[in-house]
Amino acid sequence: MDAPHYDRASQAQGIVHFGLGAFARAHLAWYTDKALNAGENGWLITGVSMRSPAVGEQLNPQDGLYSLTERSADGECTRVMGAIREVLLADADRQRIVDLIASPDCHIASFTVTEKGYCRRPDGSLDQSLAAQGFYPLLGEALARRHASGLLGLTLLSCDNLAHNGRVLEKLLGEWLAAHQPQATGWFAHECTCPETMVDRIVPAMTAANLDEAQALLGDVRDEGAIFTESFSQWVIEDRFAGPRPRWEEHGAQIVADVAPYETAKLRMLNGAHSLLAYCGLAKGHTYVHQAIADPDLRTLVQRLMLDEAAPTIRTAPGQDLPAYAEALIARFENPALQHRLAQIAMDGSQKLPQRWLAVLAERQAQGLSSTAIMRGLAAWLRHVRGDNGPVDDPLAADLEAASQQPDTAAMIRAIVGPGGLVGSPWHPSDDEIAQLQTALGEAR
Ligand code: CS2
Repeated sequence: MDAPHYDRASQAQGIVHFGLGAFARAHLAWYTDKALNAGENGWLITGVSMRSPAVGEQLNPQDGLYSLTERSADGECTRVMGAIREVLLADADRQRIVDLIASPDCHIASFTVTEKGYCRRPDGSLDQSLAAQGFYPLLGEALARRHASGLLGLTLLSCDNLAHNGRVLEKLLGEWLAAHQPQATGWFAHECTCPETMVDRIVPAMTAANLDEAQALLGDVRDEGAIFTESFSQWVIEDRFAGPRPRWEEHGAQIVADVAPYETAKLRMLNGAHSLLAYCGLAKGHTYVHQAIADPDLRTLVQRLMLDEAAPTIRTAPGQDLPAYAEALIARFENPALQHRLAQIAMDGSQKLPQRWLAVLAERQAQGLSSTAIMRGLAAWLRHVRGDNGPVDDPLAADLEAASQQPDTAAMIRAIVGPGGLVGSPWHPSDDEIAQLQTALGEAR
């Protein structure tokens, strides 16, 4: 089994990463581990968990080491990863986290805090009271310290599935600094950068049974931090770094001038199809992505969403082949070894659907085009937030559930995605579209 070839004890901690869930361990940490194995120095990662001590409790007793197993129908391939130095907890280790980010060794702060971790209001502005519970206070304090000590700016790398994730982070962090560290705002604007990124790797949440499987694969060694993922991985990063960085591009990452074509295709096709499979698949009694994509009705629906509805809204980069992309995505969804739960994807729909479906609906509505696959998905989501598939895991769950109990379904739809509605929607349904959704909803009532 492949293991780190580099000396971990002598490496500086060049990256502080917020939100060290399974995805970051299979993506940013995987690329960084490859760079360290190739002889680069100074890029160990400090993980920061915002609330739950679980990841620290898994990884710290193992000195940050964990195994990553790529799984497909053809077999498995396991590697031990060494890029994570330690995992700290936002509240308990506050001073140490600020010191690390404010240290001259640190060049990158990165984020996989999920869509809701950015604390945006439906109008796109920063919700200051939510933000006070998130990464903003730590980062703001550390940036102010860097500014005061005349250090280089940082690269702030959002690795979340948000449209224009870099610009969003830059704007929101700017709002935080303006309110709390106004002296650092000019320095932040000139010396720090927030590159856009497209991140892609399917990483199911590990279950207790998966950890037992990992133990068997590892020759009876228990790894509480084990990860299962697919062999595919993609990372497209805007070439806009504030200072030094690992040469991730030597290990498969693409550093490009414009991330938007890749990001839009990924959000609207991969993630859009995922959400469709999740809500329609759960409604039909499926549990896993590979089961839902094997359902001929859902497979046709996913193809329609990707090729007929999303693809025409995507401005492609030279050489970007969307039909081939759609085919490759379906093959990835079919991977039976991943056991990717639909319920995991169904979480946080209010935060995910604006960039996955609603932006497509808005663009197509402006062109007078209807989008029957997305509309069916939306009806399935409205039933989901009504509680049809069980408890709803979403930061807006209580409000969505209350809105979805209204007997007048047109009013319900407007309260959720209409102007000033609960979800920051770039699309507001026309009367015709409301009637379509009502029909789709009525079919299930
Ligand atoms: C999924 C994503 O849970 C979800 O919403 O659509 O996590 C997806 O697996 C990744 O973005 C793939 O890169």
